[in-house]
Amino acid sequence: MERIYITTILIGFWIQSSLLVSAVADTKQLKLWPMPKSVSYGHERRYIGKEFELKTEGSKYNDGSSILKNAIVRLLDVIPAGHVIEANFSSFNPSHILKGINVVIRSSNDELQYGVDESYKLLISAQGDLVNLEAETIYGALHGLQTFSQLCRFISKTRAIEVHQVPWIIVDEPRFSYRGLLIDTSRHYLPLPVMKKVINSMTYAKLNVLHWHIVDSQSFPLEIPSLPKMWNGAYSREEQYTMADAAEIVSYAQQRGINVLAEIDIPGHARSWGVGYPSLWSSTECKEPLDVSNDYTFKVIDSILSDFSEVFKFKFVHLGGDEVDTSCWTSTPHINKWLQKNRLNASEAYQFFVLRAQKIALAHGYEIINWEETFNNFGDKLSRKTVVHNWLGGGVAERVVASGLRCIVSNQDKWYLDHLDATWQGFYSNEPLTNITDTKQQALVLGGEVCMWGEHIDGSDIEQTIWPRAAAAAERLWTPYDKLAKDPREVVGRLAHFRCLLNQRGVAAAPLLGQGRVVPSE
Ligand code: CP6
Repeated sequence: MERIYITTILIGFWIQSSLLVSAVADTKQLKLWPMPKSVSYGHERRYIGKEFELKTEGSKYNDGSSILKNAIVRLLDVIPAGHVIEANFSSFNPSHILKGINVVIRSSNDELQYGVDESYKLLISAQGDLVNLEAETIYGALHGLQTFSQLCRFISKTRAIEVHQVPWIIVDEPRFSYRGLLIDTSRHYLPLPVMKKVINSMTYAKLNVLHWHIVDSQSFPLEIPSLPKMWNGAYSREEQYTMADAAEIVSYAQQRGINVLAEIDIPGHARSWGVGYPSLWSSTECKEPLDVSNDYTFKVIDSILSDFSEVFKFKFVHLGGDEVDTSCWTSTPHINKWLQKNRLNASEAYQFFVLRAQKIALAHGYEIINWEETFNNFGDKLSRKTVVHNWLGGGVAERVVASGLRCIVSNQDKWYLDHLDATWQGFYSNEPLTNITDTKQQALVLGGEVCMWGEHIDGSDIEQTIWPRAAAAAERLWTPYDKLAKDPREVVGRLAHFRCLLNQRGVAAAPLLGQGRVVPSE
């Protein structure tokens, strides 16, 4: 009788506690960001050993470019394993000390492209002394290492790095393949170390595309080897990138699983092009948009994309196409004459420009991303290889995918980081598949992108303007829909913890409540 009674209590307790774990999992127990697809964990503790090392038993990947080795060095740096030198292990059960991580990568191919397999499995069993990480590609493994780093914490009492809640079984993959951040080096030049810091910080949130809005009206900072006067449009000699600098950024990003999307925003955001080559302007009085009537304009675009294709290996190039004010075309006599001769009105000339530029990009092997105005004005004429980049208010994504084109979302009300009054809750709540129910159409939404336009920020405050809000969008883009919080209040503690993690790693992420900034009145 008594035994039955105790057993009943135990079973009852077991059921209740397991219910409890799953009910509070998101907010109380798990300190992971972004939340993985599937997580199970226990209540034991393990410790990072003094000679914690990388093993690759059973891996097909030879790490020729040291992507994995360098990632392990960075992992040990952030957890931070340097403390372990001082740890006192004598009080620990020797079987509780982790000797290393075995990383099994099934594919030997380390080409980083859109849609690369980013899945991974992370297993830390209660038996054995190795962490096990399995992935199809090195890029999945990099995400697994990031997740592992979030399971580690420094315990001051023993000066050890503890892995808590063992055993772990984490099975993970992203919801969307395109998880981007735009930076703008035309409005303010960003020094290379700042760009690298931004790239590094993106890896913590599993973002995987750096959209580099390189040039715009204000300045042309990048060297174009085939057009040596192009970067005369830079703010100064100091505020320039050589093509070798660009290659360094691409390689730095690639080592971290991040693709670089290069943009030239034509024809409307390109005034700086004419500093070196004035014939690109509509006229010296009216400089923007680029002269649509001049074949030389398209020769220049061809040269730029030819030089780009040597360095920017991502399969997409961004050709802009937003905010085109065609009044310079109609008011400039030689362009107006050309319009009449070709029987084009100004809006048809805008279409002519965008489509001709698309053909040039396609000839260089790129697929194209264009801002949504191109779709809004002549969506049926765009190359079928176009991805439409939403930024105006909601609603265009559903029309884009209904027309069979692909789409990425950046809705300016929700995902524009330069809107200082946009809250992290708003970033968290922006759902890319709003009103898109057909699964074929859903698959055409590649993902989304948060935008750090550069008019009002520079290298001094870019990090605290990006973070932590970009992290809220990063979870929306990574975590399966049914695991996302319906109410952002459910994730505030976990996001606050992630922000602290960023701070510990040297990223100047701002506090969650109150961005600490006043919105400038225009
Ligand atoms: N620059 C370029 C910008 C913007 C766009 N294109 C922009 C417009 C409105 C807001 C924020 C940014 N600064 N080239 C639009 C895509 Cl609110």
